[in-house]
Amino acid sequence: MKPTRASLLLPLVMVVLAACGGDHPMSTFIAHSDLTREINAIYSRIFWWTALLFLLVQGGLIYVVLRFRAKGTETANPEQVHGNIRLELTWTILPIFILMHIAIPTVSLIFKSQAQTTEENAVLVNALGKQWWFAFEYPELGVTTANEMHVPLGTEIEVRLQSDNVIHSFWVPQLMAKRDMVPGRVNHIKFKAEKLGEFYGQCAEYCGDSHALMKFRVVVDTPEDFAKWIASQKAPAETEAATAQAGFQAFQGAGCVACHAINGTTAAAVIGPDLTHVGSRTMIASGILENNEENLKKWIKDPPGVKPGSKMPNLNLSDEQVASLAAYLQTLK
Ligand code: HEC
Ligand SMILES: [Cu+2]
Repeated sequence: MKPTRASLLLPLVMVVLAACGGDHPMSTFIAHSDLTREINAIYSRIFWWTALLFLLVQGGLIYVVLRFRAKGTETANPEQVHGNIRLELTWTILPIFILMHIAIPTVSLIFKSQAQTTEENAVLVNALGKQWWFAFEYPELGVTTANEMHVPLGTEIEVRLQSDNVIHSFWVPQLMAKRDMVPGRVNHIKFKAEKLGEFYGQCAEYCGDSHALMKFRVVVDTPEDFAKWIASQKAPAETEAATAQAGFQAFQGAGCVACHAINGTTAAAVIGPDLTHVGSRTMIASGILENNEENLKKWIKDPPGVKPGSKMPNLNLSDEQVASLAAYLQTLK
């Protein structure tokens, strides 16, 4: 049997439909915060109104084309018309209403999403865009971390977006809109997460070599788990004294102290991510490598090999040095 033309479309339809289902971590159509829910509500309202308009305009067009087409029986030119006040007013005023219908909710949501928080228990986070990773500071809670931002469920979170280098854009599709991190100014974004779990984020403004590898995660915890996380991040890393000393010596010897901080030690530099609790993160190098001994070794051995242009240089360390550093960092839970 020869396939009909319609049946040839079947694979295409399947591919298109496959794109609609499933768990797509970077899909903006899946909303898990008050902010993304409101954005999607505006989006779908605009979509359905424009769909209706499309049908009306195309329907009118098709009707006119069919109804008034030349039939070959005309004896004279059709009546020539110049201007029609009523029609012209209609198609000027109607679009004004339509555009207002789009603009008012959009602009007011933009303002609402960047207003500073007024809620008592809100959590403030300073998010700093770096090349090519993110630092997160909780100024009121005394915690600094990197690439994994923990937030409590159902609580207002105000993120203050900053950069001291180039422009980045902070984007967690399921939790918040894209918003730029611009050197010299502070942008705000406010949201309440509505689902527990891990959400993917990504820098959305080209910022140099490893822009595409500049990822991060937002971990939504229950308020109890969040309090526990904060407490554990504030405490010094639980490392056995002997391991800690030998490990830190290796860390110092290899020059890592020039760029990294580990609370409770003399390392206090802020060029690279804070490593006080690096062992507690699920990923390293801004969400591109799972945090395990193998990957830590790979990273320390040759960062630019993992992440082109990395601001952490290849320090030409021996395999023994790399191994002891990776083992030490793993203990910093
Ligand atoms: C010249 C500054 C510099 C030096 C020296 C340096 N680092 Fe880094 N380090 C960085 C930067 C910048 C990053 C972030 C790179 C990125 O993700 O793009 C980083 C990232 C890391 C990470 C990943 C952290 C995370 O949570 O993603 C680890 C682990 C690390 N460095 C360990 C070390 C060790 C061990 C040494 C010493 C052998 C060292 N670094 C020396 C600048 C430095
Ligand atoms: Cu970027």
